Amino acid sequence: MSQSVSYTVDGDIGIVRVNNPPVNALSHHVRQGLYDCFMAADADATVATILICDGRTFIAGADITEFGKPPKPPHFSLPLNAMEDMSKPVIAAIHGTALGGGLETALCCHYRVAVPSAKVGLPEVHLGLLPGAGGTQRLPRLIGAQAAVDAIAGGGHIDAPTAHAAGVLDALVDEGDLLEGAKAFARKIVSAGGALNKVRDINEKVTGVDPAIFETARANAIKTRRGFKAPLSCIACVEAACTLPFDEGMARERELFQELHDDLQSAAQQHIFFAERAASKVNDMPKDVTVLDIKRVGVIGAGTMGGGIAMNFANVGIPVTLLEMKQEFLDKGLGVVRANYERTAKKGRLSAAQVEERMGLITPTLDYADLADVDMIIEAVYENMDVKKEVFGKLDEVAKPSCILATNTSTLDVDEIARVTKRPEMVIGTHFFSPANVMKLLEIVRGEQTSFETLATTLAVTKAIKKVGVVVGVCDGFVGNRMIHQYLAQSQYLLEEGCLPHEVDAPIYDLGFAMGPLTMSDLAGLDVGWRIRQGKGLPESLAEGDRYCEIGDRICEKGRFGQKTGGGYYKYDPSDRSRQRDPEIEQLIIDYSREKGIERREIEGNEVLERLMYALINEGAWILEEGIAQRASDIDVIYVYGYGVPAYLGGPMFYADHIGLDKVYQRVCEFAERDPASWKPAPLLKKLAESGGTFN
Ligand code: T1G
Repeated sequence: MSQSVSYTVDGDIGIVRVNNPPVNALSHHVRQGLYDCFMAADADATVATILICDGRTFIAGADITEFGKPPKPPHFSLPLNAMEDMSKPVIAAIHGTALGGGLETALCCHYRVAVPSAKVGLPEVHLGLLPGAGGTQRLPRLIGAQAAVDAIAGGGHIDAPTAHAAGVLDALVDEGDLLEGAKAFARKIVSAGGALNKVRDINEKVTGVDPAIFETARANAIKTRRGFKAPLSCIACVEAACTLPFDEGMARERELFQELHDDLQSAAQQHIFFAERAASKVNDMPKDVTVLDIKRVGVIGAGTMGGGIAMNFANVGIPVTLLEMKQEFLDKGLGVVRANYERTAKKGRLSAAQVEERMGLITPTLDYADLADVDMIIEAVYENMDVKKEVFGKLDEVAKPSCILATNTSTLDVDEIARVTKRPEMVIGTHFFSPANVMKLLEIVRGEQTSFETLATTLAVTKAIKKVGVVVGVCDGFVGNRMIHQYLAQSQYLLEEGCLPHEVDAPIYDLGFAMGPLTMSDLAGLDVGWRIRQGKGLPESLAEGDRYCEIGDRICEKGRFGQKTGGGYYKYDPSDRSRQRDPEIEQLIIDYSREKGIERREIEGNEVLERLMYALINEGAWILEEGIAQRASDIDVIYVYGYGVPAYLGGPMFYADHIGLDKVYQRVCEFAERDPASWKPAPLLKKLAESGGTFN
């Protein structure tokens, strides 16, 4: 026994019970406890043994906090092999989520039963790993190679009924009493002879498998998970299950697991796993803050953002009142929402009934009075302070006293908006990223007067609508957009100094970003930034000594706003929007440099990469210094979930730590030496560089 695993006898059945909150992870003491308890069970007179867990879930995997540290015995194989070699039937009784090492443990039992609400899965791929306790060898033996490749390389959760139909589970038992159901199942097995069904001995489904399954899976992984190593190793392991005897397949799994475990990619992805969870914690928030019950919400504005925001709530069954100024805008907005749902339905991810159910949850209106009973309102109107102030003035009048008022502004001052209301403590920023119904990131902008209750409630709502929330402070651009502003500025300066668009984009794309800065600008629309710069009177209003590049303006003046107009920095084929270099724009850039008297030079790809990445990192250091972000890992979460940085890089601050802050700081100083107008080395970066410190 150990502090987390106990063994009791209930009549003629042994019960091994794990109790290792919060998710019964397979920590070293659990592995030892399991081994000790199953040894005890094997030696006594019981006829079967049930493995069950206390708390909210069956074993949810290995203890990720143990990774990257010296391994503590025993290895997974000790308890798992002992279970599989027991002299009597072992039944796994599953509730909650049997994931990773948890499902692998269950696969070493002779039978598996679960309540219908349970889920199973092998999500190690999301941690940059692969199932390292036999999952890649046993799961294909139950469900076949194709399904196993999908489950392991995809890393998804499988609901219990589906898992039962696929053969992973032997039975579903009453939600009300898992243990009783498992005991009844055990007695049935024993009375039928007590067969010891070892998954490792089932070979029909891994024999004569078409090798094309693995080739197709590899091609797909390379395309959809570009740069990630784990999916390819997962596929190789399942292939080994279909081409090698079990023990050799296990050896191959161990070899490939160790490779991934030792690779920076898995450290980065585990960093993001914990960073995502840390991001929802507010350092100065008391533990007992009230969370308001948000039963109905209002959304102001049925444009691209408002419609997408409304979908997030409808998707989880929360009714939405969607307000617009004109019927035609409402009709258009709802048409876009319906089209989005129908596109999802076409892919088989929604039924027609679910489309109607979700559309039915969105109530359109032109009348502010219809917002009187909602519990939270999210404003998503035109990005103009006067318009937002007018809207918040009205909302303050019609909304009930306990209603939270949130703004979706992407850069404007939330405090200034709050000040036009009589409830500034209930005003907060909820910065969704476009498309709002797809992007998982939500920057939660905490105003100077935002109450803890408003903040805690908004965090709870964020989790309820399945977003990844990061609490940020008020400044121009908050965290993500403030950093991207410096990044995009460097992309412009690289153009005027000597690069062509594809030479700016390539190094960042090769690093793993979904796309380079100029392709991203073309996708977002060049006119957005152009209008903001015009609104600020730039370049005429430029402060003395500031640097400004007009290339973007020149392109917009030609009516080229990016993909949506068929051309921006690149030209786009109207049939498939494929991107091509555009000689006209490249000539415009070259002519611009000449006009400005800038002698163009050959700029190495490495300098391009450093200037773009270090612009992000240096601004991130300023943001940390000013307390706009609580922790460096929050910035990493923002960039992975909001800006297409692959999780295997861990985000800009994790990347900087890996490069070495002394090297980063040295290069930032060199850039500042050459271009003091656009580089201000952050004091925090200097301090950490000189003290050998790291951001995370
Ligand atoms: N190890 C350690 N801590 C974990 C953990 C784990 N596996 N899973 C969750 N936690 C912590 C988490 O950090 C948080 O801590 C708390 O539990 C609640 O988590 C050999 C090598 C199970 C679906 O990838 O997907 O097995 O912030 O906020 O939203 O092949 O946690 O409270 O201090 O996420 O209800 C494979 C990872 C591991 C599952 C629950 N398993 N976990 O979600 O709660 S590798 C996984 C999850 C492996 C073997 C390999 C989710 C959840 P704190 P939470 P939740």
